Amino acid sequence: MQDKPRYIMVGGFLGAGKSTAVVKLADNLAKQGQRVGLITNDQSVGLVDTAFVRSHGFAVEEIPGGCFCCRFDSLVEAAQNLQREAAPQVFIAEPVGSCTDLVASVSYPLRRIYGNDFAVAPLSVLVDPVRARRVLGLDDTKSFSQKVTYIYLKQLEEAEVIVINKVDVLDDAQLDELRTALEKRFPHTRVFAVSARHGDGLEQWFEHITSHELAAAQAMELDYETYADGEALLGWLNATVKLYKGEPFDGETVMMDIAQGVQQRLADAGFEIAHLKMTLMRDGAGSSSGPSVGDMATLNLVRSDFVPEMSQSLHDKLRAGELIVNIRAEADPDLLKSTLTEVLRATCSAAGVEHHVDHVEHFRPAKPTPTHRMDRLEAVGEG
Ligand SMILES: Nc1nc2c(ncn2[C@@H]2O[C@H](COP(=O)(O)OP(=O)(O)OP(=O)(O)O)[C@@H](O)[C@H]2O)c(=O)[nH]1
Ligand SMILES: [Mg+2]
Repeated sequence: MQDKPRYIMVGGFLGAGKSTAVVKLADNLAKQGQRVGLITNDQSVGLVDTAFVRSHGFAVEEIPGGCFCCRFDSLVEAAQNLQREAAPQVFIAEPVGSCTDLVASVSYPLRRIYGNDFAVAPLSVLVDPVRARRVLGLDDTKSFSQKVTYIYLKQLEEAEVIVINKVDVLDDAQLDELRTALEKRFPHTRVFAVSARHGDGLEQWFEHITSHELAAAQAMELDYETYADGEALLGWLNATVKLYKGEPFDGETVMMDIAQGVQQRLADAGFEIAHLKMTLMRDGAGSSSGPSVGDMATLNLVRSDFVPEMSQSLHDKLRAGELIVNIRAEADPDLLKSTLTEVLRATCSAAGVEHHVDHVEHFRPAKPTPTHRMDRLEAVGEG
């Protein structure tokens, strides 16, 4: 008898490295001959993440318009669509980075309602170690306000597996200190330390989540008012912009200038960026399966006091392309929109590049109202 497909959810706060890790996990499984289907998720349409994972050649379904917990039926539908198209043996789902309570509202319902259809893996929660050190008070630098921090800590509390990502940015003493603090505060959690970017430590984590099942347990308690208040402190902006010029131009320089412009203005105004991400896709690139690596650049900025980084490069200059900008920051969405509008105007005019905003949405996430919430998962034979 064929094994049931496995459902693996990789959570963690905005910018922790979920999409990077998801692509690495999918690559790893594909190399072992397994068929993989990916599910991306966001509060709105126009997603950098979907463009990013699609450019790596995987079958992807996108669930826009709310988190998995609030769109549980869409999640199941997305899995069924992928099943028809690509018959994956493993589904890998990346929830929205400001979302928590995933065990009670996604993992348990999937197991209880669709347990015959899927094997559900333990929930992994990734952390950016610099952010985690600040949130846990190991470094004395400003992070998010109290209610956003509440969500961050609740994500860790419900994790069966905590993955300290980006170990390449820490020295050994900082990593030890972070690992000890996490193990002390969340004693029932298995902690792994990896670099999704460089591949270090991934094997052990992948082995764990592809061979273990979600544990039967009690879901954590969560104050939905504080959770909703925390989410509503975050401003969200998704924009799609056409860029064009009469002669070939360096798209990555334009992206970098836009990112630095937005960073400067938000940092000067005292707002914390959770994740600013962009893709620039050459016009005419891609097929129904999406653009290829080399036809698309990806830029990320994960803190107000860090630097924008290119995580994927364009192989050549371009004359025209589509820029997707996603900003998540602890800031007023109107300010995000006016900032991006000004920076686009100034940057494009300085580079002699024409721009046209095709789509822009800016908002605060609505109060989460999960489709299901199950307090407990009974062990087999119990209940
Ligand atoms: N130094 C370092 N950077 C990493 C590592 N893994 C991911 N990153 C970088 O972290 C940034 C954010 O990565 P993403 O994978 O987009 O993060 P995410 O958690 O999916 O972000 P959201 O979907 O916005 O919540 C990118 O610049 C990545 O290249 C790592 O192991 N080391
Ligand atoms: Mg992502």
